[in-house]
Amino acid sequence: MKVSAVLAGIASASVASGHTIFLSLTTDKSYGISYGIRTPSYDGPQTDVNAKNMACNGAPNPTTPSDKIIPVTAGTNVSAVWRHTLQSGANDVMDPGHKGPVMAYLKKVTDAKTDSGVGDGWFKIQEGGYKNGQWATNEVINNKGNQVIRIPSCIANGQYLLRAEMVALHGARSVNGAQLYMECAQIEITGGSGTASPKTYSIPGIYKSNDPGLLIDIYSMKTTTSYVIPGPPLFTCP
Ligand SMILES: [Cu+2]
Repeated sequence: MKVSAVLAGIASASVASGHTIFLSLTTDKSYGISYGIRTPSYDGPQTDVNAKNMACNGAPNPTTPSDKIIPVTAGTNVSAVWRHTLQSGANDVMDPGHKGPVMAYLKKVTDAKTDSGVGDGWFKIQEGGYKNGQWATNEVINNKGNQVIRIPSCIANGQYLLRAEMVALHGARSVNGAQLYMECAQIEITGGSGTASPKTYSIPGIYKSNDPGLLIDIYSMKTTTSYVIPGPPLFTCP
């Protein structure tokens, strides 16, 4: 009884430190927690890649709307800041046992404050996978929770949703075992040349539950194993 109580304590402690939230955006300025971002109160993942809430999170992790829009300059870097909970510091980004790819997407919208994000219009602007035995999630953890994202210089100005995502593959040996974490920031891009029209994709739709990057036994991987980052190809300016 004592032993199982101790084991239960260990198990719940590791679960409790597990999940993560994209809770603030840094441009050339820092913004407060939840400023211009639809953050959930609970840090749990989405696991059904066909769910509407794959776009900008939502039930079972209900999100709070924001009436703010963050100005962003095309061609500059921003950082999506990740923390375990809305109260966590930079030393508590996500359990390092949560390993997987990191991605970011944009969707041009008419009204960033109200657009649900569900459906077509998304293109991928940043991705990291697995290189030399190192997962992109661990790079974000080691970078104090900062996911660095370059906003393309060639896209059109206007309001966008910026969807930042981390995926944890520790349970991904079974279908829907991958844990996907995402939030959407509401941004207004200026300074873009507008010379490119990225090919866009639907969320849900960008992932399949049997994608090789989502249905995978990461514990059988070697340092040299190549990993296929899920989702559409990365958009880059010509
Ligand atoms: Cu978790």
